[in-house]
Amino acid sequence: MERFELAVEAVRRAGDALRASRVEDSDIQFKTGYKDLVTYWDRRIEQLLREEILAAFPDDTIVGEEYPPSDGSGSVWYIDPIDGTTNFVNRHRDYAVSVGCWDGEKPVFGLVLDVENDALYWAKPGGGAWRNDRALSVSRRTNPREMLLTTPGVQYTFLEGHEWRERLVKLARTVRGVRCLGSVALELCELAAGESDLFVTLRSSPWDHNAARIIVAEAGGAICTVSGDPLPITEKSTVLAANSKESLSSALKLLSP
Ligand code: 2AM
Ligand code: CA
Repeated sequence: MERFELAVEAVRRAGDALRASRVEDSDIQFKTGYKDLVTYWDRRIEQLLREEILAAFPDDTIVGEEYPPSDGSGSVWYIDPIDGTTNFVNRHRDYAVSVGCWDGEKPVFGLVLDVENDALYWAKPGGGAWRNDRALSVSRRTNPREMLLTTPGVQYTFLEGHEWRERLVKLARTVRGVRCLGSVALELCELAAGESDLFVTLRSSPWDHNAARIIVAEAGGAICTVSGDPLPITEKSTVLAANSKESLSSALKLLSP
């Protein structure tokens, strides 16, 4: 089986397991604090995905959120077993399994499973972006005043005293509306589907965005850091995404001091 087919099957099975799981059996623990959670299911799903991938492709590398990276020389798999753990713990609908496969700086495919809707977002370079069997494309809005902005963490984005706070508030005041799902991967997929127009976060990890960024690009969107630099593949980063390069430039202007 090819990597993509294996990944689709493994991610679908992970979704089945998560929908059947009981939050009461989740062993909820704090990572960096009470707003940053990990559960039995985050670890279990990552283990299952790692085992399946490495059994078929033992030379590949796995970079997942919950375990140290494996050593390998083949393709690199960026895995977030649950993106939106707080939503999962609340049985709130928006959490995802995210699997992005890369050959160095070259994207191979991205898969993001919206678990509660059992909807699979996927993309391969040059093959378009898809939600199950429906082709996706970004919105056509060009005026920031008509745009819907999403950000996964309202508290971190707007309420904490970091250097970007005022600039992000300026962006939020300019757009038509702001929404917060609580999952980097799903919010990027919403942008790819044309359901929002802009996305911003000040903290994202390779396993959060390296699958969905392929989907955004294939749907016609554009992505970078909040400073306008190329989004790194192997490091944690801020993320700004938009429905076009032009909208990205407009958002960067609004974020400038
Ligand atoms: P997670 O659910 O995998 O932790 C909202 O919290 C979004 O930001 C989620 O996609 C979450 O991923 C992500 N995120 C990234 N860094 C985070 C951090 N340090 N604490 C909490 N959420 C973080
Ligand atoms: Ca996670």
